[in-house]
Amino acid sequence: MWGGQWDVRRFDEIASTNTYLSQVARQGAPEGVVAVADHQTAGRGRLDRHWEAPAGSSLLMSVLFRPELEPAHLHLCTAALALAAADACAEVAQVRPGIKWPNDLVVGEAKLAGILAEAEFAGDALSSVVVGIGVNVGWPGPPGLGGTCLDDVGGLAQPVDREVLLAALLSALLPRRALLDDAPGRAALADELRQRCITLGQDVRIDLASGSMVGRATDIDSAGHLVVETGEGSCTVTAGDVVHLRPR
Ligand code: BT5
Repeated sequence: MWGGQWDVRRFDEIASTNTYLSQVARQGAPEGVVAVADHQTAGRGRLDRHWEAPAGSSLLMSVLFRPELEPAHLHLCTAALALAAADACAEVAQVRPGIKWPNDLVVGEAKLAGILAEAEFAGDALSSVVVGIGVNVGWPGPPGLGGTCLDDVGGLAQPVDREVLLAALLSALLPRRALLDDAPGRAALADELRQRCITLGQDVRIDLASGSMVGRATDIDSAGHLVVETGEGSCTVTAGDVVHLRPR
């Protein structure tokens, strides 16, 4: 059981905070290491996509977890960080982002933040999980992608202070992290995600490596996965890109 102390390591420039923490995890670093960077030269999204942010424009951070978790429940690590980051945006910038399944914070349909979770295994057992987030603070993301940033949509007269946002995020993350280790905690996390996930109730297209499917998102299961009703029945989606077909 982890004692709940963060070990925050700051970098002016780094390739990727996720890559750094995955390396130190393999070298045996304990749970609770946090990497924060002003600039990433090789920031990553899912599926080898790039995460872009000019120096000093975003909160770019990753945390190292070693939870007592079945691999099937890994998505709850993403959920824990999404819920904590959404709380931090509300507290610090007066912005209440929606959680778009599986890994985005959005304002309306505009992407405010993206999350990347990467796991290491020892045999079949989970050894570590690195969960990283990029929150757009002063720059709305690459032109043409329809992203947004806290300074554009927030309620503050002055720019958001990334250090204050980081502190709020880490303190909101601590109680969520504690929920990962046992079944009642995981059920509580899945419940919270169910209440706050804006994808639920929407008609969606899920793009997978193997093709696309269309249906209505009806539930989040106990592992944090998305349940979609299609014309052919109910289907549990564990990964993929989700398009909201008729955004509210
Ligand atoms: C994500 O992937 O959204 C996960 C992003 C995780 C970034 C953090 S930063 C700290 C840590 N270290 C890392 O190396 N990564 C994590 P995905 O859902 O695959 O979305 C990636 C796509 O988002 C890209 O292909 C672009 O289309 C778009 N994108 C890139 N930069 C963006 C930005 N700043 N704002 C909005 N959209 C962006």
